[in-house]
Order: sequence, then C-alpha cells, then structure tokens
Amino acid sequence: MSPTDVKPRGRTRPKTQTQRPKLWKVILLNDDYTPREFVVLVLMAVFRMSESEAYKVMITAHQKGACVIAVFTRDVADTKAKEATDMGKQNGFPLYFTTEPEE
Ligand code: TYC
Repeated sequence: MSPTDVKPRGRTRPKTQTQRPKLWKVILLNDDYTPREFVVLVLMAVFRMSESEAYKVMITAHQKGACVIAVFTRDVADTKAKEATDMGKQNGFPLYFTTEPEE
C-alpha cells in the first residue's frame, strides 16, 4: 500500500458472499386419513427423528393442524418434503409436507 492509499474499512466483499443462505421450514400438515403410526415412521425415516420426537411432532400437527419440523437450505427442505409426501402417496395416504421461507 502506498502512503496515500486509504485502508479499506468495513465490508469489502460483495454482500452476497458474506450473507448466510436463507433457511426454509418444512411443515407437516394434518389430515383425517393417514394413520398416526405411519406419520411417525415417515418422520423417523426422512427426518431422522427418534420415535418419541416423531410422536410429539405428529401429535402437535394432529392437534394444531400443522407443525414445523425442521429448517434446512431450500434444496434440502424441498427434497425432504417431497420424499416424505411421496411416501404417503405410495401408500395411498394424503400425508402432506410443505416448505416456506423463515422470516
Ligand atoms: N389426523 C390423523 C389421524 O387421526 C393422524 C395425522 C397426524 C395425520 C398428523 C397427519 O400430519 C399428520 N389418523
């Protein structure tokens, strides 16, 4: 640096490089037909929950209509929501997982 150069202050990289990626919530929706045990199995298989964790999430969705399961980057959230919804579909159940951005 020459004597006339000013030392850079603050952020010098583009803003997009320093920001953390936005996270997306995966949300489990209640329905009247999917068996409770099946919901628990899907949560354990796709979201790697323990049985007791999965049961708590299932009951919350059952009682409140929906439950946030976890947050991921957008790709992971969408992939897991689709995988879990497809498991229901393959077994003839209307089980549904959706995603939305975190505020
Ligand atoms: N409501 C379903 C039943 O009574 C069980 C269920 C719970 C289904 C949570 C979906 O996200 C759900 N068999």
